[in-house]
Amino acid sequence: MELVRSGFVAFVGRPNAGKSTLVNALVGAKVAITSDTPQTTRHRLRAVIDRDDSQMVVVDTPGLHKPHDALGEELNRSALLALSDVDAACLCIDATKPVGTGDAWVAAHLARSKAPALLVITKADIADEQTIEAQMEAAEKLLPFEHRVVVSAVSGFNLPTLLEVLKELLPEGPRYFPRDMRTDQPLEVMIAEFIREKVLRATFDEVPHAVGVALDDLEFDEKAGLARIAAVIYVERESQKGIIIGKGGVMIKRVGTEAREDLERLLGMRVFLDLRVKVKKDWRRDAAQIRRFGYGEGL
Ligand SMILES: Nc1nc2c(ncn2[C@@H]2O[C@H](COP(=O)(O)OP(=O)(O)O)[C@@H](O)[C@H]2O)c(=O)[nH]1
Ligand SMILES: [Mg+2]
Repeated sequence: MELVRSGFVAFVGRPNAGKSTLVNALVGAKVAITSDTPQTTRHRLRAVIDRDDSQMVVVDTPGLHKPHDALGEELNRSALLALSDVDAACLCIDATKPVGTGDAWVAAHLARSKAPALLVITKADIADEQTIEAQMEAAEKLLPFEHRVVVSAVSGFNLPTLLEVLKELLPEGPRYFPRDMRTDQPLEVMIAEFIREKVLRATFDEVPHAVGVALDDLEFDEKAGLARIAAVIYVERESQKGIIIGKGGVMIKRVGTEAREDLERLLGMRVFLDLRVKVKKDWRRDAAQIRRFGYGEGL
């Protein structure tokens, strides 16, 4: 069997640090959804960066944070599981947000992992040099790091360097995934997540956290080059349902249009998207329902 540099790298950090955006940029394709809302990521997602001499599996995780509900607990559990068996772990720290207790909380968990830790300062495109220096200094106090890299997922700054540093940490081994595979997320999950991203980006306050998306139907009409998708957006209260539908249905229409454009890119065909909004009271406190949506470790 051909041996290459191969292994697993986890990206951890507090919510909103830029982990998912960085994973997408490193992979060179949209595999993870991103938004300004903390706790956007609800899945531990693996994506594959395949080269002739290496195969790196990057693991995006939900942000680690002090949990407030069953969903938060499940997300933390999922992020911590990701650390249990990786060849390297990147602690992502936002260059623009002072290092604080949130980062210390994540670092404390990382310290218990056997994997070598890397400090990755994110969002360099929107921070000046002095701020970045100060961030690095503060971060160094959290944990002994093997390497430090300052990156920007948006401008692409230092992404090749980060990949190079990580590759050096991987042992020799087989390719764990087929060479053309980009992610281990099932297509149904990706579709539901792409829809949820658009809802997150369109809503504020408590609404984004109360949203869960489930696929009802997925049919491919190969002859017509068309995918028919029916999905349900679940919220916890009637008032949230009203917000997502919007006055005269403008909000749900906007979400539908934006999601359709993304899904057409993902699937490489036209998409007919049918979205409905339903109330499922307090689903975030219901561990069984959280699993049914597939969040955290899923079913
Ligand atoms: N300017 C800038 N913004 C970024 C960068 N990386 C992420 N962001 C933004 O930061 C927010 C959180 O990003 P996301 O990847 O969802 O964070 P996560 O919660 O750690 O996965 C989003 O609004 C991103 O667009 C970056 O390199 N530069
Ligand atoms: Mg994320």
